[in-house]
Formats: sequence, C-alpha cells, structure tokens
Amino acid sequence: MDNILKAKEILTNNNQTNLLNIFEKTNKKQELAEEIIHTDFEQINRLYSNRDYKFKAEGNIEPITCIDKNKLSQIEYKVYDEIGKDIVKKDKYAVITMAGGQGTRLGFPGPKGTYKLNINGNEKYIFEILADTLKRSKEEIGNYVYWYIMTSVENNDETVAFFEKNNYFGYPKERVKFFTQKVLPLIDFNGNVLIDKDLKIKYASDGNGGVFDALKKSKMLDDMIEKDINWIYVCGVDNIMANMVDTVFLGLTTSKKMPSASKSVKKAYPEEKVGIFCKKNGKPAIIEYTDMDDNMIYEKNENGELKYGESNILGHLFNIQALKDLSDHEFNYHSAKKKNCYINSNLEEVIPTEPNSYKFESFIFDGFDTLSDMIILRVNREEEFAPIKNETGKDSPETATAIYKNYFKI
Ligand code: UD2
Repeated sequence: MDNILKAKEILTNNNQTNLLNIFEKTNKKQELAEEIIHTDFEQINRLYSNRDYKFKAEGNIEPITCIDKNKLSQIEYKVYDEIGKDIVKKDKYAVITMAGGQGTRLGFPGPKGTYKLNINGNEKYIFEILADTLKRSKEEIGNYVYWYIMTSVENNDETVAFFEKNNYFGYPKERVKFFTQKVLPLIDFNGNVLIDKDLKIKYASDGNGGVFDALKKSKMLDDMIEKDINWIYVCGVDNIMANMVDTVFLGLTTSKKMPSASKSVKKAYPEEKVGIFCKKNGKPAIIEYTDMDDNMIYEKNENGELKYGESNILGHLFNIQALKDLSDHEFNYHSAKKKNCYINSNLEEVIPTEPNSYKFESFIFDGFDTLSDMIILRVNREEEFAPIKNETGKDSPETATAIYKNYFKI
C-alpha cells in the first residue's frame, strides 16, 4: 500500500478528522504522509484518554515535618558543612539546571536563561547569575562542580550558542553539558493533534518530570556514573537565588543516610503558586498548586498556621541510585488547557483567544513515591528563593531583582 493510502487509513483509524481534511486538501501529501506514518498515535490516544487523570490527593494526605535550617545547632551546621564540602572537593557532586520550559508567562521569546535583568544599571542574564553562583562555590570550596543543563528541542541550539557567545560566563566549558528533553503533541479538546503552518504536528516539552528520561536517553546519566558522581542537585532555571551547592544540605542528607532531600520555604500566602510538601500514604510527596483544592490551600492547623504551608522551591537533591530509579519510573501526565494556534481543515491559521488545546507535562516530584524516603529542609526565602515566572507583579524580574539586591546588599 502506498504511503498516501497508508496515512489516510491511520488518520481514519485514529479519528484525526482535522488532519484528514488537511491531508485531502494539501498538495504536500507525500511529505505529510511521511510524518503521519512515523507518528505515535497510540501515545496521542493514550494522552487524550487520560487527559482528566486526577493527581488530586488520592489516599491519605497529611502534613509533613521538615528540618528548619535556622534551627540546626552550630555543631550540626559545622559537621554537615564539612561532610558536604568533602563530597564536593572529591568531585562527586553535580548540578542540573532544568531550562526546557517555554517561559510563556514571562512573555519572553527566547530561552528563559537568556533573559537579561537590570541590577542597579548592570545588566545580568539569568544564566550568568547561575554561573556566578557556581563560580562562588568554587572560590569557597575549591571545585567547579559539573553543570548539566536541560534544554528543549525548541531552545537547545539557541541556549548552546548563547553560552558559546558569552564564553560560558567564565565557567569551565568542559564542566558544562547540555541535554534535551523529549516532546509531547498538543491535542485539541476533540482529540485532534494540532498542526502548524508548515503542516507539521505541534509538540511541546514533556514537563520537568521529563528530566529523568532525558538524562537516560541522552546518556548523561551514564556520564555521571562514569565520573563517579554520587549526588546531584536538580533545580529550575528561573530561581536566580538557587543555592545550588549547599554543603550543609548535602552533609545533612548523607549523614541521615537518605537517598534524597528537597528544600522548602514557608508559604508566603495561601494562593502562592507553589507545590506544597505533604505525606501521601505515609511517603513524602508534593501536591502542585494546580492540583490543590480550597481545603488544602486555606486549612489552618491548631497553631493558626497553614496546615499545608511547606512550599516546594524546586530544589531537589538525589543520590545516583535515586536518579537511576527515577529514570526508569513511568510518569503520568498532567494536562493543562492552553491557547495554541493551529491550521484548520480549510488550511487557515487559527489564533485562538481562549484555551483550545491540551499541553501534557510530567512533574519531577510525581516520581517521589519511588524513593524510600526524603528529608525536607526549610530554608530562608530571602536567601534562596527568587523565582521569575511572570512579566510583572508577583514572581517577576522586578521582585526577583529586589530579593537579589537585598541579599547582596547592592
Ligand atoms: C514550579 C514547581 C512548583 C513550585 C514553583 C516555584 C513543578 C512541577 N512545579 O512551578 O511546585 O516549586 O516552580 O517556582 O516543579 N521546565 C523544564 N521543562 C519543562 C517544563 C518546565 O525544564 O518541560 C523547567 C522550567 O524551565 C522551570 C521549572 O521547570 O525552570 C519549573 O517550571 P514549570 O513551569 O514546570 O513549573 P512552575 O514554575 O509552574
């Protein structure tokens, strides 16, 4: 059977009516047929049929206790710090910066790490600030840690070119590696894949939970094993105060013989767009802000504080075994309703004013139930958390810059 007939049969069998109409009308049948034949429609049907999967708090949810970094004794602080410094000095430590997000809320077209902040008239890129943090830890500990940067199919080339152009901001190039996460198709509310102007199926990054599969598929996990890296800190590109080489945190985690640990800050206000730590069926878990009901958002405990007020700041520490386990974990996907332009069955481009399609993402912490246990260390928000999510208002370049200036007293 020739490709055109085969493609039409695939589209019919998978109820892709919009793409079938486009296929009938286009004069690029051969190349579109080629793409259709190599598309995983089983995955598309699975994503669509699971679009309402409820990550909501199934099972027994209860508050979790954390360790407050401020309450560590001087002795504990010193002992943990020494243990952590020893691991870093022995080159057993790496940092992963997840930079594959689209940054839509920031309204910035490029990779978020290339966004330029104005700090008292000095312009600094987000990636530059992160490189500065790692260079500072080299001064303090004596080691340039391995730095792995996750990119997306969409922003990888631009990200690598940006580092090359800026000479890695003085960070040793041989210590920086890039790897790309996979993508998932965008699907409209009737189950049709979205098609772009080039008559290609539209895809988007598969969420920050994609970091584990990407590590495995890109062989970066093998690279870490080969380098005998034992501990890996995973964080997002958009927190310019990320304390990526926290030797006290590292020493505490190893001393307690834990496979993993995460950082938290006290929730600033109930509606803050952060995941919260809890215990789910007895194990450490995070419920994302998009999956919380009003009960979880507003409920107070007997001290009048938020019952679920321990916020996720996307700072996760894993030992290499935990990373291996997570790289074999099957993640479920969260679906978010988004506005995405597309080509309709009359070959016209439609620019929707309302959400018209599902974007599918896995969340890094949905794999935590594979871990035997986890420590949560509460840190000071003003020292370690300055996210840049929105163009203005909360979690914006303005709020992040203010926190940064306050911390560095500039
Ligand atoms: C994230 C956390 C949330 C809270 C908040 C704090 C998750 C799922 N949610 O919310 O609990 O900690 O941050 O600021 O972690 N990214 C990728 N690839 C993707 C998607 C995201 O690399 O496909 C990166 C993105 O570049 C960013 C980070 O993940 O650095 C978080 O971005 P997000 O948009 O997934 O999650 P957000 O900011 O809504």
